[in-house]
Amino acid sequence: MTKKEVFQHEFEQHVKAGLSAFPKFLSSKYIYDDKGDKLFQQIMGLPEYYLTESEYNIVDTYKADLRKQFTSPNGFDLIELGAGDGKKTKLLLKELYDQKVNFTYKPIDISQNSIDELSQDLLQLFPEIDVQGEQGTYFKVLEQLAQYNKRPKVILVLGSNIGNLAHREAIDFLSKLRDVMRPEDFLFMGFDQKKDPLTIQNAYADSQGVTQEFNRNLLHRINKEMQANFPVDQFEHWEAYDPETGTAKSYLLATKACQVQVQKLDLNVSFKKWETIHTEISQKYDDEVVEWLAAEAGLEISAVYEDEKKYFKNYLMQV
Ligand code: AVJ
Repeated sequence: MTKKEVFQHEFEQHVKAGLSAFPKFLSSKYIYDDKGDKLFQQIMGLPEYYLTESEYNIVDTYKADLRKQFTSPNGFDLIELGAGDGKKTKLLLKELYDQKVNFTYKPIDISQNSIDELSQDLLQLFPEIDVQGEQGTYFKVLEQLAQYNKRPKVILVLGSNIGNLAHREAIDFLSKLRDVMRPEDFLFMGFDQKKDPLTIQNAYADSQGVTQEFNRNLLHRINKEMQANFPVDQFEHWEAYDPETGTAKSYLLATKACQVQVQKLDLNVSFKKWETIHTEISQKYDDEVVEWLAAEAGLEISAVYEDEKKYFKNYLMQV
């Protein structure tokens, strides 16, 4: 089976499990097809979605400091998980490029489209940087990371992408990263911070409804790829941020009762009026929680960087 076929098979199994469960769920990792990627890029440009600007501010402010920490006599390998359009990483790449630092860049993303576009972009901007993009999910790609042991490596996970994982899964993810790290390696990771609950709520329930379209893309994909007939417009986006746990939860809410056939899976699903499909969590953090996650995974926090608005933090971790 090709990578694509494996992914498609997993998506189908997931849809079968998620729509047969009570309460129903679907994973946000399946939002990202070409249309989903574009919608997420649109989200990153929304006035309410402060995360991108905050982390951009951090990388911009501390790029020289980061360059100094990462630079090593034999060069290093910079590996980014969930690179997307690389907007924030380009700041760091420019710094490394301008200062003639010896390194390679390996962007990894679940979307082949993102990888292709980013690689093209970087070839234009920084023709001399050795870029080796790769399509893949985090967990599959982790196995390969162990091979990067000829010289120090820096693993980047930006955007608070870890926030899509529940704490146990986050610890598992961090532990797997730890397992492929050696003492000279770095992990540089973004964690969106707890803040005014309304700021967070609004970031995930924007006034233009882009987040709703992003969330609905799951249903569009199932319709298209599994010959289903979700009445997509009858499902509304619902966002609930809980300041006690720091978890923002996204749902699709059936505004009318309906029956949905998923032909490819030979599956019939009925929805009651106001029934939910839980689709995503976007976890918010504070230092105590990040310290706990790191400690559970056997990682040490060696530096913490914060943006001007104190909305977001990047943690530099080592084994
Ligand atoms: C890509 C996981 C960081 O949770 O903030 C944005 C995805 N979902 N708006 C996030 C997302 C709704 C985003 N991450």
